[in-house]
Amino acid sequence: MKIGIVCYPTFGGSGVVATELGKGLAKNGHQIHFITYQQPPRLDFFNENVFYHEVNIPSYPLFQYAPYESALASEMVNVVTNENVDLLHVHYAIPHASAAYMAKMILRSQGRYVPVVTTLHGTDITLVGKDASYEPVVTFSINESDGVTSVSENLRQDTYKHFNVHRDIEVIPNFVDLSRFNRQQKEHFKKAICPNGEKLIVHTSNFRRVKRIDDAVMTFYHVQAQMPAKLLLVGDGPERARIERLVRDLGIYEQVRFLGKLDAVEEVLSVADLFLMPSENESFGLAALEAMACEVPLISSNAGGLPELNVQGVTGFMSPVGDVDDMVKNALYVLDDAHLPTFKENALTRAKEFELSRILPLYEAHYERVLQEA
Ligand code: GMT
Repeated sequence: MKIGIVCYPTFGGSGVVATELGKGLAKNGHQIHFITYQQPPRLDFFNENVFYHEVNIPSYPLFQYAPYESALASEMVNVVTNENVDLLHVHYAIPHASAAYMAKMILRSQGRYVPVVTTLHGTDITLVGKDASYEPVVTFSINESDGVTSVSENLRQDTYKHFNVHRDIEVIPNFVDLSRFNRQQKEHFKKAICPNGEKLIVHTSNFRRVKRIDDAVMTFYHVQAQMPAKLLLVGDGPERARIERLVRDLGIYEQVRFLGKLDAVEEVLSVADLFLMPSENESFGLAALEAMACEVPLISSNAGGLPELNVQGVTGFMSPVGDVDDMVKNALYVLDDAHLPTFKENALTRAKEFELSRILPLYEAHYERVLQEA
């Protein structure tokens, strides 16, 4: 198949799922055309089946807001026409699904039919999409997609709850490439960060409010008071300055490191003992899955789709959103040397259920169904 993939070029979340999916499909012999406004960070390898098309957004003094959606739709039309693309797969509904609808209509007026698959990732439904400013466009473009997938059952239910959507939505969970995400020997790195054998706790995110990083910091604060530990915070975003202040105010700045956006996050995960994801909402929790693949147990909230990933008492524990006391109790239990090896092993066993090679055929089958119905 020749597939056009549209996504945000982000370090995590939907951008990573889209890029890793495209890479996997290319290795399986499909021809993949990425259409984004910037090279996605994970598009870091050469494959004869991978092509990259940058969306050009010309500026003009009239535009207070550059019309990205129009530029994107035009690029989709160009790529489908010039490269003979069979299907467009757009990740994150806003504004990709409506731009794809526009491209589909333009192509149809030229006598060409290209079906559109939309994958819902989370905040496009739970946070941004249901805002009245976007809701009618989101509802319309989901209903007009030829195939719709969501990354968890919880997100599927949320979509039906918040939008007047009547299309079938297939749940295809996030996945992980175990050939990249596995526990590597990085003992020198661990020694440098934890010279006295401290336990290493990690949180990675885009530092948005929805991640509740305060809860991660407060959990760490209470854990380190009872057990020698260090905290690595990976990623960056709007909450960074506030969280840094909190860490200083708590007097734990020496035990906490802010690493910023890392390309090789698997190297950090390889030396971690525990991953924290206390999110307010989380449709799946890809960052947690990547940690689990590196044998890192998970202390998370029970929000959104997290119960579809984290198995209570097996791969870690879940607590109600904001229940820091419970997270502290659970973290201390998991980090206890008598329990930690079992939790690590269980985390990997669970991650294997979401290995790329298991999930990729679900997308291929979805595309084939959509193309047959076209
Ligand atoms: O985590 C984020 O805020 C980024 C966001 C995105 O859209 O890129 O991630 C969402 O999609 C990921 C991939 O499907 C999911 O694993 C994340 O759980 C989801 N984030 C939220 O629902 C907050």
